[in-house]
Amino acid sequence: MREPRTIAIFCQVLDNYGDVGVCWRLARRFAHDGKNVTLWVDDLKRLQRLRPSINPGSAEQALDHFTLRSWSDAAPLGVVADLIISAFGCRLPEADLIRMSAVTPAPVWVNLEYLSAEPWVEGSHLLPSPHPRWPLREYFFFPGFTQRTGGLLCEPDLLARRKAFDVDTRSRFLSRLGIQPPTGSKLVSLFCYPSAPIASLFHMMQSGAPVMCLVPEGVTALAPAAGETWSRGALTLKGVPFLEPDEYDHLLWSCDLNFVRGEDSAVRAQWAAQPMLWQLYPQADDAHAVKLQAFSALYSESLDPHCASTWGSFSRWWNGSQHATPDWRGLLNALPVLKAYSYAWQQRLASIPELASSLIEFARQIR
Ligand code: TRH
Repeated sequence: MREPRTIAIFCQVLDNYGDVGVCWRLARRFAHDGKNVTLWVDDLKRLQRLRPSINPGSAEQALDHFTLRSWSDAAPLGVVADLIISAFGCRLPEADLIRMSAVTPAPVWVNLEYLSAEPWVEGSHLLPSPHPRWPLREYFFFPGFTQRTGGLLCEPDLLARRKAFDVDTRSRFLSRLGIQPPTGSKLVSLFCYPSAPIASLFHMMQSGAPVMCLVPEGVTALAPAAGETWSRGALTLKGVPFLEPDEYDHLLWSCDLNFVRGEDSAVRAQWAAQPMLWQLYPQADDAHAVKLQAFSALYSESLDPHCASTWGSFSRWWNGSQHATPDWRGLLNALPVLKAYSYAWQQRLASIPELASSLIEFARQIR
């Protein structure tokens, strides 16, 4: 057993911010643990949206105690590391594979997969895939929600920081963003894909208990620009800036209900221990509907059946898997039960392996 000290992470951005968000988070997490980390990204502009201080034109720069490198073509990168992570199936240049196969001991090479709660994930986690041409093995590494997966990424101090985020810290955070929720209103954050029934949601929110819905810049043209506010019936819509990831955590912690999407924001919302609705990344063959079903079944396993039905129906509607209009007022009424449950769910997630630690542990065993 040898401790992996150098780690290279490779990220090819497909679209949006999730791929690069997960890789950046992982790089920062490893660097925090004293590892020598290099993150290779093919689209630094995308990362700049999350970390505005970076220079997207720079070939190499320091960020959050790791090295950030631009990965602009298929030329050999000359990578040597104890642990090599190809995020989401991205392909490494052939010359680097040849180089990796000649190193002794061989680097541990994993393909970090997308997050899914489907039961087959447990059986595929850690399966080796021998390379067809070179004496190399790539291992499938699946994040997940159960003991027999790689778990979810969580910074060592995240839950303590979450716990310390009290009423006063929340008000200071909100007022810094110019947010003053009307008295007695529920605070909601909205991060979703344009395919979500956003107009219908806003329509529902106009009647019932007062709601202030915060929409980060760029999410939908149906919301006001950052800093602007619109009021319609019981709904106050407020545009907020696209925040840096640690600030976005604070936003999730501050809201009574968070609409999240893709992968990384959904994980953060679960660590936030607040009620959440997840819009999965829409896939052409409706694979997202299967993923949604698997997650909902697991997530609401121990939830009060009435609440589970209200939340489940809303969640299916939000993901395009149900036509019937869900019960917005019912969902608002269920928030106190959902809040208590979200905390129990956070605790459950905290008891399974943590993704970065599982990757290190696996690399240790293989080496
Ligand atoms: O941007 P996404 O839609 O990314 C998606 C998913 O990862 C999906 O699985 C993948 O296949 C696709 O990309 C290519 O949603 P996600 O995963 O939530 O990533 C958004 C990131 O942006 C996340 O790290 C949170 C961060 N964020 C901020 O830092 N500030 C903000 O204000 C907001 C709204 C998000």
